[in-house]
Amino acid sequence: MSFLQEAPQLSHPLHADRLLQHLLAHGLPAARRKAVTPDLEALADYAHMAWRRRMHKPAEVPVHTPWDAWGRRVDRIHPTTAWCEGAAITARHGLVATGHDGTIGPTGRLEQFIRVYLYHVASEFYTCPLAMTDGAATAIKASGNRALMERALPHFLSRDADTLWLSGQWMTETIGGSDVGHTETRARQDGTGQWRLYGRKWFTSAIVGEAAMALARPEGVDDNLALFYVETKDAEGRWNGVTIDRIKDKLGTRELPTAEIHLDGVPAWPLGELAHGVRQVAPMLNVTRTWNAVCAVASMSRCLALAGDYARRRRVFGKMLIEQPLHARTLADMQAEFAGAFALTFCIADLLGRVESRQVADHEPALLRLLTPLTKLWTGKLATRIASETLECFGGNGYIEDTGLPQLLRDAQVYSIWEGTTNVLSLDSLRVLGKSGLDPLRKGIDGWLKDVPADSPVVHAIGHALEVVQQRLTAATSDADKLEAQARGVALTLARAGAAALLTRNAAREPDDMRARATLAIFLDHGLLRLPAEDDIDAVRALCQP
Ligand code: MFK
Repeated sequence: MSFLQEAPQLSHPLHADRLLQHLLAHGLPAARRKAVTPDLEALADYAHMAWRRRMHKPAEVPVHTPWDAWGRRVDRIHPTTAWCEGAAITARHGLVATGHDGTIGPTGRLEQFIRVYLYHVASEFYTCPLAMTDGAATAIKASGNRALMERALPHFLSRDADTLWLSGQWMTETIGGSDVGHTETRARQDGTGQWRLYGRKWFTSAIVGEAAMALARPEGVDDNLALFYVETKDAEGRWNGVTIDRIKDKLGTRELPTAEIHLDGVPAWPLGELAHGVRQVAPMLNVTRTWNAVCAVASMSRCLALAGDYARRRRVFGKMLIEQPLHARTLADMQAEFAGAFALTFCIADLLGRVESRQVADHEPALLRLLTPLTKLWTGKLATRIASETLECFGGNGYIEDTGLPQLLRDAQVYSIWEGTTNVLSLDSLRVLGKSGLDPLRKGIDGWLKDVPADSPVVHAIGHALEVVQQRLTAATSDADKLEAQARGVALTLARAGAAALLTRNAAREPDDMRARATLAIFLDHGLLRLPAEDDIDAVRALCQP
């Protein structure tokens, strides 16, 4: 028998995750840590089991059955095994409910997103409808619509699988993915005054929910766009004015039944005024973008866990891979970037909880508003880079389907696309900077660096990055095109500056931890500035000519 390579093994997702252990130790008060630990243990055990199960059985995809044997339109979706378990796991661990549980206090969101981080990869993107359900609950609360709060929130926030409802997010149409302001779906009142929706939605990320939030144009109300709450099924559980045209054939997230649908009279209730739909949807977007970032770092964590384990099992050129300096450097480069992304992501999770429970300093709501798109866009891009490098760490085997590795790369590609592409979020960051400038971020960073000597090189590097961004913002105030062309560089630089400050704080908290110091050193070595050297918009345009 020729040589057989041992496959990589996944270590325990809670016990072996040093960054998560650091977060639990420093992010939660001791009493909360003690309260949540058994639940986190159980969820991590599930994730561990799901990985082993996945390695021993072929991948599944959901199946759409449009018609029954007798010719009735049924549009049944047969989900994968992990999806069949989703409602029970969600209810048991309060994956949505925890974030809205007023009895927990300001750490509720952090506790929720730690669970999401543990569950995400095992869930096979069941986290997508959970994100949208959380977003829907947040938007309904923000609307102050009491009837909808009483009707939908007990289901969205249920800790009982039998009463739990999921919500979809029906925004994207053929005319607009990013530019949802051009939505064509119409809302019309029937003879009883009930609003009903008519139109076509081109991406409904998970067509499984009992409810959905949909943008539509109310007829007879000038040229306005409004946000509606929709119930998708009738009392007998049949689709109510919804036809599933097909499940999308996607590059990744294949377990997730993303569908194209037609709406033909589905009942709907406006959240608030019959106008400013995009403004009403915004609270939802900021929550789902936080989910996106948490899920992106969860995917990175899985990549690094497998690549690191394999490097300790694989011997080449007479040494273990981990002992090969260049391979070790490659893993360390990935680990340092991941640690920065992890720190920034859980910083916004924590901030979200404190902003929602109004336990924040004055600058922190504006800080959260800026950091949310920055974190989403940076983690979205980084997830693909880390997944791609991970596959390379396995050589040819990383390219082979039944190792489970290619799926990591295919799935990672989604994070930079949905919930707003990198460029859309870069422009959103400019919108925020235009309103509140860099001051909230400066104050946030000052707070994270308060125990670090002001003359240390890292404080200087972060200060320099902010200064360069400020100069670019000031220089381009009279030239909107020039500023827009640099928006991605501005956003990435600010995200990296924030992450560097958090890594510095983390290293200062544990002065004997050599890993924390090494993480910071390597992250800084990758540089903070990501601004383009060339900000001449004419040159940019010239290069884009055929
Ligand atoms: C596993 C992880 C799970 C993740 C969830 C997975 C689900 C994925 C499903 C999807 O991908 S659904 C599709 C997601 N689509 C988007 O995210 C849309 C992307 N496009 C944008 O975000 C655009 O920037 C936007 C549609 C918001 C721009 O629209 P407009 O029509 O140009 O609106 P405008 O004038 O920029 O903004 C309207 C108002 O909203 C303004 O306020 P005012 O009316 O008071 O001036 C904005 O300030 C406000 N606004 C916009 N974005 C905001 C916001 N306010 C707060 N936060 C924001 N993010």
